[in-house]
Amino acid sequence: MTLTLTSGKTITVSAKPYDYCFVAASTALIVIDMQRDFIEAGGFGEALGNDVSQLSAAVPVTAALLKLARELGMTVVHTREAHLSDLSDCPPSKLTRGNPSCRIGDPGPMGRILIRGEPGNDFVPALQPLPGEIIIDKPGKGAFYGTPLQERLQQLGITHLLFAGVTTEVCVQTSMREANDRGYECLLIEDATASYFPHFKQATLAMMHAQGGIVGWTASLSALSAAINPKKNESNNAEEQHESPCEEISALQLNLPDVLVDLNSAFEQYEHALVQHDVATLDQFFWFNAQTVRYGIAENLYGGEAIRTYRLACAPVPPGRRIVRKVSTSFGHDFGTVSIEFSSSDAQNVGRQMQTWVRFPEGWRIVAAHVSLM
Ligand code: TIU
Repeated sequence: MTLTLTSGKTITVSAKPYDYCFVAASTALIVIDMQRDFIEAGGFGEALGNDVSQLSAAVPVTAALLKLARELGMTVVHTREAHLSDLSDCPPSKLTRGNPSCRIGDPGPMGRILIRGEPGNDFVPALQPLPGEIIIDKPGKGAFYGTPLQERLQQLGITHLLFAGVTTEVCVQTSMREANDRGYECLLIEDATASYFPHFKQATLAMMHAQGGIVGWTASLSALSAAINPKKNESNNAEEQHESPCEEISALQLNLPDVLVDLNSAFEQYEHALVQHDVATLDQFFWFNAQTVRYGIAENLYGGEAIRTYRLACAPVPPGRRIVRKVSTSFGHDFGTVSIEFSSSDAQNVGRQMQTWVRFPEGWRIVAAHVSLM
C-alpha cells in the first residue's frame, strides 16, 4: 500500500543544514553495527572500558526508523563489525590497540569477542534483519572498506543513504564519510545513533552538517516521520490536538523519542516520591528559584522558598493515587510538559495536575505546576 504510493515520490525532510530530499526507491537505510558486542555488557564495547548503557536509547528509535523504511519499501542494510574466526582479516594494530581487558577473538560471556557467528556478534533482538534485507560483515570501522556494499548499492540503483547505528563518531561517522566520498547523499538520523560519549555524538552531528553539509545532513526521526506522513499527528495525544504543519513540528523538535524517555523518567521519579511522601526528593525536583510557581488545590505559592515551606508542613497525598490519563510533550531537548488526570481511593473528584519541566545542567526540574480537583 504505502509502497506503491510513495516509493517514487520526493520526500523533503526538514534537516540541517537545509532540507534533505530523497525518493524511497533509490534510498537505502544503513543500520550500523547495532550488535550485542557494542550495546550489551560483556562485549567489545565494554572490553574497551566503555559504559554501554549510553547506547540503549538509540535502540527503540532505530526500531521505529526501520519500521518506517520497511513501510516505504526502502532497501535496508544492516552492518556488523565482525572478524573471521582465524583473525586473518584483523590487522595486528587493531588487535592490540587500547590494551583492552579482552581482545578481539578472546572468549567472553557472549562468545569470542567480535567474531562472526558468535552470540555477541549478532544484532540486538529488537533490531533483527528481516528476510531479504542486506547484511554486511565488515572488518573495519567503515561499511565500505573490505565489503561488497558499493557493488550491492550500485546494482540496486541507490543514490541516497539514511544512516543510523553505533557509535556515532566511530563506525557511523567513518561509514558516512566513505559514502560521501563515493557520491551518496547521506542523512544521519540524530536520535537513532549514539556514542559512549554524548559530547562526541553532538560534535559529530555538528561536523557532518557544517560547511553547507560537508559530509551530509542530520535530522531527527520525528522530522523524517513528519516528512513521510505530513498528515499524521505526531503527538501522543491523538484526539484533541490541532494538526500542525510538518515544518513547524520539525522546527520545534516535538517529542524527540530520547527526550520523552528522559522527561517521563523524571516525572515518574517525582510521582514515586509523592506517593512515598519523600519530601527531600520532591523538593529537589522543583526549581529552587523566585520564578517558580505552584498553584495547589487550596494555595498559590510563588518562589522556591514558599513551595519548600509548604511542603514541609503538608500532609501526604491521599491513599490509592492512580494516574488515569497522562500526556507528555517535549519541545527540543530541554523543555516539556506533563499533564495527568488522577484519582484516589477515597475521593470522588478527578484530580488534574500540570507540570512544566526544564532540563537544567543538574537535571530536569519543575518550573511551574498547577493541581486542581474537578
Ligand atoms: N569503540 C567504538 O566506539 N566503536 C567501535 O569500535 N565500533 C563501532 O563504532 N561500531
